[in-house]
Amino acid sequence: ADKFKEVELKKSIVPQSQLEKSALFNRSIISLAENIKHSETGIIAEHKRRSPSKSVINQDQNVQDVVTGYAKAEASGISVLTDGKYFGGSLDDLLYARASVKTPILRKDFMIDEYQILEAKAYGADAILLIAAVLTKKQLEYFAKFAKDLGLDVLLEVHNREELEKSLRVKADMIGVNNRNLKTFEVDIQNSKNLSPLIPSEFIKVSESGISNIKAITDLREYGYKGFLIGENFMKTNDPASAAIK
Ligand code: IGP
Repeated sequence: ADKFKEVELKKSIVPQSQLEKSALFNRSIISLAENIKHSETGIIAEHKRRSPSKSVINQDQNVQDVVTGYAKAEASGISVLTDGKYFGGSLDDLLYARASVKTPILRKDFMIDEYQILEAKAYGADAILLIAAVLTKKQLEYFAKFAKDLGLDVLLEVHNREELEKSLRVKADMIGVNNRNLKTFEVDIQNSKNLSPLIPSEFIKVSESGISNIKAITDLREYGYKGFLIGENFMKTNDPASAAIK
């Protein structure tokens, strides 16, 4: 129970100085990028209750059980949605996930402010997501540096060539190609394959969304992908962790 006393932290908006003093803020980060590089699967397993494209995916599972199962299934990383409005997540989910596993955790949210990056660290994340579609080039560069200076890893998400081009000078560890078009919700793994040769080799390549079988993963490996972000395919089952083993 002691582990969860951090939950008390978020009862109201926490001042920045308090975030920075919290125990989790001062823990040592486990690098998601390094873990992906050195692990066999490269799977980043996601906790996601619902989404704008599918509405309810899974409301019944307890976040601690799901992430504990993912860790046992040897996921290289765990992604926790903290957006409430569209995905039914929360910072509490992140906190409970952190208390349950040692595996690196990605805070999955729409980051638009430094405060959210500090918050990510204070609630136990090891990595943050920056989405090229919603940030300017300047913001991407600034937020990535801000996160790196805190010791967090950065996954920079792009969906097309234009977004990739604006990301090339960002000091991110990983570039994630989203196979889902955030405007139409259409999913096509081919998107990762098309963009792969345009991603400089200093970035670890991650393919995101719509991955539902081993064949897709082995194909994507041929294109240089090391990381695979998988949510729905696991979460839509009664036992997300067992799905993650298959
Ligand atoms: C996971 P899927 O299709 O396996 O559930 O996708 C992940 O890629 C998806 O949740 C996602 C996402 C995002 C969610 C990718 N980028 C940005 C919220 C915000």
